[in-house]
Amino acid sequence: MTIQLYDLATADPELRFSPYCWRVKMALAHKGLEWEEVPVHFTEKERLPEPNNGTVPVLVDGTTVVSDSWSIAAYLDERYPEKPLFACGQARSEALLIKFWVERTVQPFITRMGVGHWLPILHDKDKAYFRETREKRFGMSIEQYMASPDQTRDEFRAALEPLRAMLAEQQYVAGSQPGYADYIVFGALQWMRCGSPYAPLQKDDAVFEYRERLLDLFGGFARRARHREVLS
Ligand SMILES: N[C@@H](CCC(=O)N[C@@H](CS)C(=O)NCC(=O)O)C(=O)O
Repeated sequence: MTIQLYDLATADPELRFSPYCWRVKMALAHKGLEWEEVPVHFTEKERLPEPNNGTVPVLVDGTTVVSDSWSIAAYLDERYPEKPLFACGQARSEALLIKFWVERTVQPFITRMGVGHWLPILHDKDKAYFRETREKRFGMSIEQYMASPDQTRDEFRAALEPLRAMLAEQQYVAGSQPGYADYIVFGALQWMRCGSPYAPLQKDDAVFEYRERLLDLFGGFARRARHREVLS
């Protein structure tokens, strides 16, 4: 039975921008597994298979249901040990730092640059929910939150410096070949690329070139995915 991936839907059936779902899509492609996507809107949580924690991704593999992208990666390595996402237990522990760096440092900049662009691409039934939950989280309106995009872009580029320095030494976070830590970083970059026309990375940036390499993996399926980024 084909694996099902519950993914975040937008108003456009082809446009998917959830960073956590992108992590899992790259992980599935890395393993050479096939999957079918089930798009679910923010306000359709009752459609998610149980057990879930109210978020996507949720993966269904036969009778097994796994939610949370980190747990899904661990499940995939256990159930399908070939082509590991983590080279060993130590690599998995170290990838936790990448996960929290991306979630706590990198993604907040992306939210500040992109959130106002995501709102209009959601289905009408999700818009009020999205605005309300995000504004509660930010403690201000979406418009106030993204009031200084150029400053945020500069801070975002500066925050990527550790990644840039690492890329001077090696091709991927996982070494000479990509691993799950790379898909965590990629999920964030693809979130911006798919959800917003704003292009904060310069083409001569090593991080841009790194993203290009990741976009080319697995037959370039992530590059072909519908996106909104406009490169000058
Ligand atoms: N820790 C979770 C986070 C997943 C998450 O936050 N997903 C977002 C979509 S990108 C979501 O489903 N949000 C539901 C909501 O805001 O109601 C994971 O890694 O899977």
